[in-house]
Amino acid sequence: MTPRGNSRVCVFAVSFCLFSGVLTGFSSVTDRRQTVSLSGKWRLTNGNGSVSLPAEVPGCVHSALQQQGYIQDPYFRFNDVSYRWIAFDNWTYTTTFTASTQLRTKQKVQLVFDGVDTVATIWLNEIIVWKTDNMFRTYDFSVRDLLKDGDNELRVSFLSPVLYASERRKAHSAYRVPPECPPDVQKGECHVNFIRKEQSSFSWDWGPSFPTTGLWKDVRLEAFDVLQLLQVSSVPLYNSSLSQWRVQVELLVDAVQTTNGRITLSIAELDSEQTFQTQFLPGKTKNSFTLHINTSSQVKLWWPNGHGDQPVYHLAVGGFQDGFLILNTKSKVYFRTVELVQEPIVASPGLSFYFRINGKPVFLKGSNWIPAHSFQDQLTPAVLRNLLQSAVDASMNALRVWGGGVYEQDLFYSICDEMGIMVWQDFMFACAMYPTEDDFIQTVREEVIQQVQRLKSHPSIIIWSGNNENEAALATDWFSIPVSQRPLYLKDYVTLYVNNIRAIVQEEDQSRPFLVSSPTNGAESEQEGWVAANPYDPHYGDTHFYSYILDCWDWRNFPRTRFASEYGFQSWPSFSTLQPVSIKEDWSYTSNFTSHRQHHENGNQQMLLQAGLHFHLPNSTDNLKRFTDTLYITQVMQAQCVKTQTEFYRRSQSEIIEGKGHTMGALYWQLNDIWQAPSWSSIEFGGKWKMLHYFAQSFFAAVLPVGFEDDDTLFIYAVSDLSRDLKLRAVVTVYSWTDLDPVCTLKSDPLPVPGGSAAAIFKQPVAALLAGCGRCTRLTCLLTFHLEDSSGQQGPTNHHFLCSPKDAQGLQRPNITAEVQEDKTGYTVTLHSASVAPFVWLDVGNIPGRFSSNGFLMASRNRTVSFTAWRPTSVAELSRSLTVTSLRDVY
Ligand code: BMA
Repeated sequence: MTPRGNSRVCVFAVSFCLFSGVLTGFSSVTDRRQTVSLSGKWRLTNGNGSVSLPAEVPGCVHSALQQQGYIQDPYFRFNDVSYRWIAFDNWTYTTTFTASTQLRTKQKVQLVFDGVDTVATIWLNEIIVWKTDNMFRTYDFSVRDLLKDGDNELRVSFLSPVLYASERRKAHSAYRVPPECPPDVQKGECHVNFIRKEQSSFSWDWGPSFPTTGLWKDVRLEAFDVLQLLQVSSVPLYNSSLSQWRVQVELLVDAVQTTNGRITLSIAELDSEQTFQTQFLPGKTKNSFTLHINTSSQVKLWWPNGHGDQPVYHLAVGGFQDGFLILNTKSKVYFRTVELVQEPIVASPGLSFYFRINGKPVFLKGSNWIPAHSFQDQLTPAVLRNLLQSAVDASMNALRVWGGGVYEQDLFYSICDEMGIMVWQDFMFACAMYPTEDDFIQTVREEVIQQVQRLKSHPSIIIWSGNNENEAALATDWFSIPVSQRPLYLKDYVTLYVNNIRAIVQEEDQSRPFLVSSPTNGAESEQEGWVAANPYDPHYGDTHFYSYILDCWDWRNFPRTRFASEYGFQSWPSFSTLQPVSIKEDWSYTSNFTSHRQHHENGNQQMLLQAGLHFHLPNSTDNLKRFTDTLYITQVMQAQCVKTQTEFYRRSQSEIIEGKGHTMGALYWQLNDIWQAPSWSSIEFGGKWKMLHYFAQSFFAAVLPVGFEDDDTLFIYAVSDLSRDLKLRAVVTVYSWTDLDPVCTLKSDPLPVPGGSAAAIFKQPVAALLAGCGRCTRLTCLLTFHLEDSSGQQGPTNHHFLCSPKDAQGLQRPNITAEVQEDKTGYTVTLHSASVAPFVWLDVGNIPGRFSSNGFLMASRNRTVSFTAWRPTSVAELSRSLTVTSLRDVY
């Protein structure tokens, strides 16, 4: 097999075809290419033939069984366990099709599978054409001579992924490749590291075990006489000494025979065009060309969200032979540079770790992305877009595509390009050791080549990373590997990620950095033989940090790292998300269902423990209310914890304290969910924002005031991601818990806050502050604060509690009333409160949409928020569904 693109065929028959992703069009004139889609309805049967049903391609067995009524919603209650049998069976997909004479008389006919999940034998007219073993690859075969008149039968017979993984484990008898199985609490399958498949499909600590089987992407025939363009990639490179851009264009071409031709590359908007004489050799070849951009043209740069626009250019590629057009395609080009800066820092041991985009240091703000559905065929473009829009709407500029899921579909990266979301792209290896037998390495090599070629034109991808946590797993001995055997595992590690994956990426893509793992010490890990003694060292690289027991309100508990690529806390999704997959008896925090959906050991207890540090836990005698109040309190805890930690990272960007600091990234774990269950996500399955996501809107704001205490002194930092300098003062307002009228207000002197920095602008011992304010103690008062300059408030208003709310004196039930109204801009909810109310939470149940803000501290009598509905609704329906909860309402 040679590499192929992931072009999606959309128009059948002759000579024109649209591609998704960066590649936007193809047509040939002399070589009248024919494409026949084989996607659509196939027949699906199980191993012994007792189950036979129609099945959609692209799709999977679970989706087909559900669509045909053989099974219920796999996400309902305990169905993940009830439907475990599906992944133990072998399944066969069959279709018949006709191949016209015209098609069969083409010089070459290719059978193309864009994605096969996973281990299968492919038969065409009873002849085996190939065996597959990797869901992350595309496969294609020359089949012209196997096609016949009349009906042709195509059959794909899949082995059970679970049994295959276990067989491979048995065959690998020399030494174990841990972990053998996931923890029991995950109710998953074993040995997923032996199969090149979405690693979390055998279960994860936030997800169910649904080891899918099926043709998860399109299938088609492609026929041509001269040549076929398989993939175009275009990667802009900048020569800073010449101040000149060039675009490296690669054409992956399948030619029937040696073909001489002329290739013209042009970007009209930049007045740049070049023509090349070329020769396409027979078979599949990669042909590279360089288009130099006219130096007199003004190239507009692609910027991350919040730093500028994402201007797009269009590259046209024309190929001619003897004056006839033989290929013609367009692709999108965005110009930007990326550097990962690892260099010594004054007053700090170790190295910096930050990204420079177009020469400008950029603080990465965002989260981690996991697969948005167990059954990828059910993930719609609208859901994908809505999730990415939610990221941008919370001022995020980066997402990490985590290595235990899938390389996302083209649309994901195209949207990230358009929205300015930087992508940290892992290769799909996570939390495990991996085998290095020849066939395993070979299939991984092919996977890596194909994925890098498919994705490298996207400016959104700013870094490749070899795996998730496997350096840390080895270094800190997650799997109790005997010391004597360590060299063996180290060798396997270097073989897979360094000698193969890294080598391929460096060959295929010189335009962005590569890291071997995350977390890693980067350059320092390399020095230490690729596995550092402590990959979590805050003086180097990125870190992942989790603690559920330490008090998350105390910033001293967080590592002052260079770059926080994972950290987080769990919460439960809202009742409206759980309700469709549960029944009445499930609706308690101690039900079987509640413990079944929790895949992280002691997760449910940890949430209450952490929440209990600062809040009274719900104690209603009404069981349902106690359950929904508990869901609420877990969200309050999560939002407040991740806020504290993120604000700590953002304010640590400009200083070095005790040798640590210059933090330049905060990507919390995790953005989205795969099903309706407790997890670290800020967005629930279905798209509803948790309180954390509303908090992210503020804590990721371009200009942010951060308040914290050190040694009983209150500090306020101004954090700014802007390019321009500001002159800001802090305005601190002290409230008593009992009263909506402020007790007093303090203003600091304006101080300069340079663009892209964090600066201390307010400092006062808490005792002095309260004394100056009269009738206040830590227990009776709280603070709000904001930043302002001569033109008014800059950034959101923030708050600081002087004690745990559970100890607050005078916090009362606020008896908030709410009125829903409709005006020409949409729906609004006007709230009226009788007293100070922390964590005010508006919920309209299963009416999809979102509020302009939510989960806020209400320190005013009235407040109006808007609601954007994602389907038609009415004032009456919203009023009926609306509930308002605040902290004092749950105990
Ligand atoms: C990190 C991630 C995931 C996991 C998360 C929460 O280790 O890489 O593997 O889901 O923590 O435990």
